[in-house]
Amino acid sequence: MYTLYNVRRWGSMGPHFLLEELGVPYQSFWMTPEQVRDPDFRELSPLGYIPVLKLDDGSAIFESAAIQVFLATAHPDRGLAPSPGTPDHGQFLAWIAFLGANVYPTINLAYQSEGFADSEETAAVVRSKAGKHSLDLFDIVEKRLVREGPWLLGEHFSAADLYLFMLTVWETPGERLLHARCPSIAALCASVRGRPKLRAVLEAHGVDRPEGT
Ligand SMILES: N[C@@H](CCC(=O)N[C@@H](CS)C(=O)NCC(=O)O)C(=O)O
Repeated sequence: MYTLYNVRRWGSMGPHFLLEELGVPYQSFWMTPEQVRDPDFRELSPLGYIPVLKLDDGSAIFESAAIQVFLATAHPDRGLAPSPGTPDHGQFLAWIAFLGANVYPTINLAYQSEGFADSEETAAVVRSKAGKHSLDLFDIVEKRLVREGPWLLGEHFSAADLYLFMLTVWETPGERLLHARCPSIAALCASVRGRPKLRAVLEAHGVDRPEGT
């Protein structure tokens, strides 16, 4: 059985949504931010980050993009990742890597701007610039969806869409602003929120509705 190290609304949401969609046995190990920041947690996750997925053999997978690809590929019968080696699988990897390597750290920068600045004034500049850059990155995703949508892989819903959805709920300066700017992303998010298998897990993370609605 998989064990997901989980914090409400944090980076474990994507893998948590995926485990529910896959319908495979797993347990959720809910943690507080204080437990995550305990130095012992770095035995599992080198930077002390959520998420971590522990396997039956005791090994731990860290990095959200790696967990998303691992889980979807480990259960090919569930159809949430294209077959390895196909052009679609290439696109699947490319978009998950794009989101994990660009969008996620930019959002983190906006949230943690104090750690990248030496005064409140410069932190505000970092926050504002990171927020603007994240919107530019979401514009690239929007363009993909307009051309190839409704999902990142066209007609094929996949683990990449769940990963994208997780990132949109954190968007700063706001999810509603993002939806107004990027209607195809808004439509994708509404479709994810409408998936029956996800109802309970969306509620557990408090993201079953767009912020402020
Ligand atoms: N590159 C990592 C980033 C994960 C990350 O930033 N996780 C945040 C929560 S969203 C975290 O655990 N922060 C630790 C803390 O705030 O102490 C991944 O994709 O898994």
